[in-house]
Amino acid sequence: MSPIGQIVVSGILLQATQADAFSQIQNDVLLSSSLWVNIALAGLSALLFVYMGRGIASNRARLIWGATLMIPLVSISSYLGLASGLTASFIEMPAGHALAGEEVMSQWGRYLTWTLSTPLILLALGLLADANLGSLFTVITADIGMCMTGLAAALVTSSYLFRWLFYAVGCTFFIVVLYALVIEWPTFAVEAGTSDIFRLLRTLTIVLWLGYPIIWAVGVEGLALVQSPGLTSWGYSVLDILAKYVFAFLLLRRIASNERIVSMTGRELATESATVDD
Ligand code: RET
Repeated sequence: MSPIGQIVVSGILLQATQADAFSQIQNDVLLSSSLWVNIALAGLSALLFVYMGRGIASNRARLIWGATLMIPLVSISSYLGLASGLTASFIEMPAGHALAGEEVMSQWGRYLTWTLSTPLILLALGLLADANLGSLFTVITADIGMCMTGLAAALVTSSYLFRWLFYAVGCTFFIVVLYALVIEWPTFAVEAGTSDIFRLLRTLTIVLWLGYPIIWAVGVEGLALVQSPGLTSWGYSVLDILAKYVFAFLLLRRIASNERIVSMTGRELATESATVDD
């Protein structure tokens, strides 16, 4: 087939699956409500966060606010992609999978947009803890790797084994992120004087983030123990509500009321307390 012919065929296929995905999502109340609830909450959160950040002036606190404000905006784009059928497709499962030969709906756009939203969450947390640049870079890169390998795991149709190999690589990247959150960043946060709020947000993040690979594994893309796309979609949506909007709200509330501490680096704080001690 000529390249033009190929483009036409791929274009038609893309349109056909997009329209199919769109009508399946629209006709499934459980599935579509899981998306629209998030779009509404993301919109409200964005407005609220703009309002909450109106008085923040210092550089570091503004950077944290900027990162936090982008979280619901990325979310709206992500969920609009899913609701329109643009970033959800039917994927034929390879031999070895519980639903081998059948087409299952993959909301692959989630993994794609997590590559934008999760670095923002980690950037906000890292800035709060005053983590050094090297650590921030490593953690955010590993996090992007985790989301991209999750996307690959969802989209591989040639081999069941390769789906799980990508998943395993994703888990390895995730361990790098968890290591920083559990071991490295808490010590930075103590020096930065933000330990209490950091610990709360860090625990919230660890507990909620562990839910995502579990949903992936039990959903249709993994072991297919849960086969309803509406249920898995609600699972991700509930985690998103807590890991993004509630997380961002708690963070911004603390920054707005405690800007002086957040705006200082650990070194400045140490100098200040030494001056007070003298
Ligand atoms: C995947 C599959 C590969 C292995 C692992 C995963 C972890 C995903 C996580 C996602 C967090 C998403 C958030 C989104 C907010 O917008 C990609 C499911 C470990 C932890 C917080």
